[in-house]
Amino acid sequence: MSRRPRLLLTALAMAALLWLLFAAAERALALAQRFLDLPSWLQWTLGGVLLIFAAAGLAVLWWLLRPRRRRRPPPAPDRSSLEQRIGRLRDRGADTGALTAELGELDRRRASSRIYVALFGEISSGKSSLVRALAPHAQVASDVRGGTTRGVGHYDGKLPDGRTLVLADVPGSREAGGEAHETLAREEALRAHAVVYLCAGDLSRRQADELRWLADFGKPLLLVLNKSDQWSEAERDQLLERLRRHARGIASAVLAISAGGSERYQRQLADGRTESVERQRKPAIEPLLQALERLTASGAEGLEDLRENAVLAGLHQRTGTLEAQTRAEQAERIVRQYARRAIVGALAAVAPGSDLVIQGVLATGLTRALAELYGVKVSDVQIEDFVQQARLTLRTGSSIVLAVAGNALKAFPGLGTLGGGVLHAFAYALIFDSMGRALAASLAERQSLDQHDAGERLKELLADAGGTRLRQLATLTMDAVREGKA
Ligand SMILES: Nc1nc2c(ncn2[C@@H]2O[C@H](COP(=O)(O)OP(=O)(O)OP(=O)(O)O)[C@@H](O)[C@H]2O)c(=O)[nH]1
Ligand SMILES: [Mg+2]
Repeated sequence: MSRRPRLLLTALAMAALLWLLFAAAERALALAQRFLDLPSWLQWTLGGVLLIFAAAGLAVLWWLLRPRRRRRPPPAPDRSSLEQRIGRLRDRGADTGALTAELGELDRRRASSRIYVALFGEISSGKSSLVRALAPHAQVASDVRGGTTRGVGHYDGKLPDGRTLVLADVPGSREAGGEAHETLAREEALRAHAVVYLCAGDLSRRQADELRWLADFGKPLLLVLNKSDQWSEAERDQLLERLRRHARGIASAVLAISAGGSERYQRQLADGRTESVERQRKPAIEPLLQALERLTASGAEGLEDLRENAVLAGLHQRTGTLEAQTRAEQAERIVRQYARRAIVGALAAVAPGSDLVIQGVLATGLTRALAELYGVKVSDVQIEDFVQQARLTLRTGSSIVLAVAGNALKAFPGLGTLGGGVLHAFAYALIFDSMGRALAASLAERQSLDQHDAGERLKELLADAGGTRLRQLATLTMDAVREGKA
């Protein structure tokens, strides 16, 4: 649009705005006049209501705009309760080697009294190059290709004041398919007294989350912009400003460095040939050295409590995951066992209806066993109610179950050859498997016997004719039938 029409449009918009303002002011004055003419009791009532509304509005505004408090750090359990949990897991046959090793490493580092600093950041942010700058004699691999560092390496670095630090070089995060490496890096970061978080530009959302994750464990942090040789001074200051906003209340300092790294260039030789040469860039890491000196001024002892807390909090989470996994495996074994008993029960039923009695007893047993596994207290009445409700669901859904079972007979020809009663037995396998899985999932999530929730899950599972589950159940049925005949 050229200038004249734009000016005209602006003038029109201004006039409209002015007109609106006048109209609003006039309306406000009229309202005020009417308010003053009201009897005083009505003035007070109306005034009170308006005040309440204004206060509520302000409260909502405050709630929306209030400064966000830091998320609460994950709870760190005391060591002995953690050891007990790990012991119980070991008794249940879970592989607790990694958890025990972590506790061992916790003690080993405490006894060594050395300061550990982990260098953390996305792939190719320059972690290995920084290790090389801080520990010039270390043999560290670094490369333009992301994902150069695959494991955790420890190197001795020196601070200008003469103290030594153990630097941990870890694999970079955000590598496609690199979840295992990322876990390795995170666990090492929790083990360190402090973390240098390296980035090579403004933080992405993922990086900001990662930084916050570290801060939530109470890690002393430095947020460091590396490769600052790539930016002009103005750009670098602007980036630092943005990083400072991200790091407010999280990092102890935000600074820019140049870890160095290497660069390749082509050199023209006297005979006309060219050769590729690799040259080390000169590192500029003075601000980081000073910040590290300040951050670690209290020594290993001064930072040890925070470190132990972070390790124990991390272990608490890992133990929780293993507990859930172990329970889920046990639940699966229980469900399988009861599905098998249901198949045998269906085949053994002599009089019509006697199978229902057998299955009722089994359903009660399954519910009790799963509730016990998940540590949920249930009364006999609750169990009876649940079984009753499941029976109702089955009655209305029996056509679905039979249809699924009928299809399975066709899909797994082995089943059909086993003769009469197998359809019935397979249907029971499907019912018990669905009921057990529904209950286990509901108990794990709710920590109580929620009939409605378990019932809904049961309905979904009954209608789910997923291939692998049916195949497993078909095999279970065939094995049970063959063993029964043998
Ligand atoms: N321009 C510039 N490049 C750098 C600097 N530091 C490192 N690099 C380059 O960045 C690339 C990656 O460096 P690495 O040290 O391997 O990065 P890393 O974070 O260890 O990478 P991963 O181990 O793959 O996670 C290399 O090509 C380095 O030469 C720097 O200060 N300036
Ligand atoms: Mg590396």
